[in-house]
Amino acid sequence: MQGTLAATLSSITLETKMSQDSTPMFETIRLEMTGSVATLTLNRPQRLNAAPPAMFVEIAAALKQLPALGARALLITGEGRAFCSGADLQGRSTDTTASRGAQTYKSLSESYSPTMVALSKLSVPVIAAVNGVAAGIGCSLALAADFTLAARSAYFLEAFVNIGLVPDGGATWMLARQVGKARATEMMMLGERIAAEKAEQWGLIYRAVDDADLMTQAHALAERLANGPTLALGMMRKGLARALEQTYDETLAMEASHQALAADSADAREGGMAFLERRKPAFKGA
Ligand code: T3D
Repeated sequence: MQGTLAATLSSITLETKMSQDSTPMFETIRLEMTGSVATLTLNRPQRLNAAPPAMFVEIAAALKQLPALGARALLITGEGRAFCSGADLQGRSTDTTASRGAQTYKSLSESYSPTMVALSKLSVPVIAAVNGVAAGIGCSLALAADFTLAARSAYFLEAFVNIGLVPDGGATWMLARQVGKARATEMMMLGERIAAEKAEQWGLIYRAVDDADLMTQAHALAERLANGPTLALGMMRKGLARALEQTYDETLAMEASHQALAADSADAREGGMAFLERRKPAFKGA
């Protein structure tokens, strides 16, 4: 399944316009660099950043740009009072030659899902700063981050059941793992708002913070991760995802392979030297 989605994504081509400072320009998102931190802002505030398929195509295009931009951490947030209200329910295709179901299947398999796969395979840490509602596939996007920080006023909403749909964007997979079957069932089948603080208590997110502090704390975390040993952090992402799927023995073998790669890196040499010299390591991300 993942192979198919990855193949679909690689066939998505989007001509990306560049701004004067060589940062890519998009219609539905913004991508900005601050040092080695890339900030991707969902940018349709008038619709609470509702996501048409084109937004996810743009997110995928932005992800592809990250290595060239020198990004060592990705921060995702939303413009205005929402993180993302899910798929755009107003701007749906008016194609009457295909059923609603066929169109939905096409947009999920060609736009939304391949982007979620690409995000899962990213080799730099991902932080979501959830500034308001994260609903539907917007909730999936928020929970796919390595660290999900949320403003206390924000909430998470598996909105699908309220409009007669099923969770997508990997929500079923993520929720079952992140909060267990009972709470995943509650979120999916009751479709009620889960406040940021409850989400933190459940272990659904990393931390709920005061609204005024959200972006400062998210940036500080992103910067800290961007200054970390990027190669090792990237392998931790992959390792954690695979650990949920494989046996203890397989995990030990994976760790040995990853450790061999990490041990050969300049950052590991720097880390060892810094320890001996009793100073803070200056990791370069290689
Ligand atoms: O077919 C497929 O594509 C399948 C894919 C499915 C993936 C999904 O994500 S399905 C889930 C889609 N999302 C939802 O069902 C949530 C819909 N929105 C809401 O329930 C509420 O808007 C919220 C709970 C998110 C927020 O409520 P509130 O009271 O804070 O704001 P509001 O007044 O409802 O919304 C403000 C504006 O945003 C409003 O527009 P207006 O009246 O000011 O012109 C509203 O229509 C618009 N908006 C909010 N959510 C969406 C949206 N427009 C389009 N799509 C949305 N999802």
